[in-house]
Amino acid sequence: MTRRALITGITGQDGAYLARLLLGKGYDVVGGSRPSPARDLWRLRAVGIDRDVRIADLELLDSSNILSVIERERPHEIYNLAAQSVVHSSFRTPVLTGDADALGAARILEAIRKVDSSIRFYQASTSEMFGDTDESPQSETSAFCPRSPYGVAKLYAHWMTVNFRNADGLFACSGILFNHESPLRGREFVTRKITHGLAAIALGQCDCIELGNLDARRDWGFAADYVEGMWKMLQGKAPQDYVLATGRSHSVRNFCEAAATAVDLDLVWQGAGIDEKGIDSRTGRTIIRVSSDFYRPTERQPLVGNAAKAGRELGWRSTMSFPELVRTMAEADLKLARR
Ligand code: G4F
Repeated sequence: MTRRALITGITGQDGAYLARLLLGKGYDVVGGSRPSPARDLWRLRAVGIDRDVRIADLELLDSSNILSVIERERPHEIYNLAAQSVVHSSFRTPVLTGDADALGAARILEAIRKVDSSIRFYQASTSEMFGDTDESPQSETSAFCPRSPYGVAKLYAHWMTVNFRNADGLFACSGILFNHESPLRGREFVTRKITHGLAAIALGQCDCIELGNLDARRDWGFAADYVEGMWKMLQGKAPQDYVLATGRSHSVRNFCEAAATAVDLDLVWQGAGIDEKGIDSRTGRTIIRVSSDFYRPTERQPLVGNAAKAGRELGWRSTMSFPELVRTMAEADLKLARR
């Protein structure tokens, strides 16, 4: 029997990679996406599957809409990837972020319980839930201490996933994913902002990019690896929660340096703090400035994950190294800018 999967947020980076993976495994894929006359399917086109998935209007703020989509489509698996996922924006829109990211997951879980409790559920949880935790690296047993409205909302959704599993016996898994990037990443996130910006600078299309905290550290892996982990979680014998991460952290500064090398810019740093600048040593031009606009109100602990449990129980591991990831993204952006 063909298995059917419903992916909320199918138009995002992870939605596109997951849909491609599931189609390759013979699934019938339905993509949930917010009703919009200007729906942009560029990522689905980029991975060559825009004609192979059905799109259903799905609004995380509307319980009756969620219920009717699940009743109509009768998926075997639901991957809840839809969210207001920009951490920085969540400080300005905490209520909307909570409604979509926290209650949105609860609405889906509630609909599963009503329609068919055998539907397997994946919740896209995040390393942002760890926030200011005092343990490093972070694993499934580390304390949660979110430092953003986004992290708080995601933590509610995480605990609801655990609770529906324990109280109602749902096969519900929470994947606690550290940052995962690719050429399909949105430009509001720092990695793609850097590769897109430096590629444009290298081709003379732009002068300079502005960044926030250059010393912020993240555990960056390749998104296509991480969707494989999502699928593996729902194929397990018993529902569990898993951290997916590379186990290595790098700073925003490291990312800039690797991206500059990949687009053939010779980046050197001058100054300190808010006055620090990245200079192209060949031309002497400033190509990176620091701006307080991109600093987070709260950010302390460098986030780095321990994915040993996923390795042991799911056979999952991240396959792409940091230099390879940066190079892949930078080369894709050079190609795009040349077009
Ligand atoms: O790329 P970012 O915006 O990603 P962030 O906040 O870590 O969140 C991403 O990963 C999470 C874990 O998977 C997801 F849950 C979440 O939805 C999202 O996908 O920022 C990364 C780091 C931060 O420390 C930030 O302070 O980069 C620092 N940064 C420095 N300058 C910047 C900038 N971030 C952005 N977006 N823009 C800057 O100019």
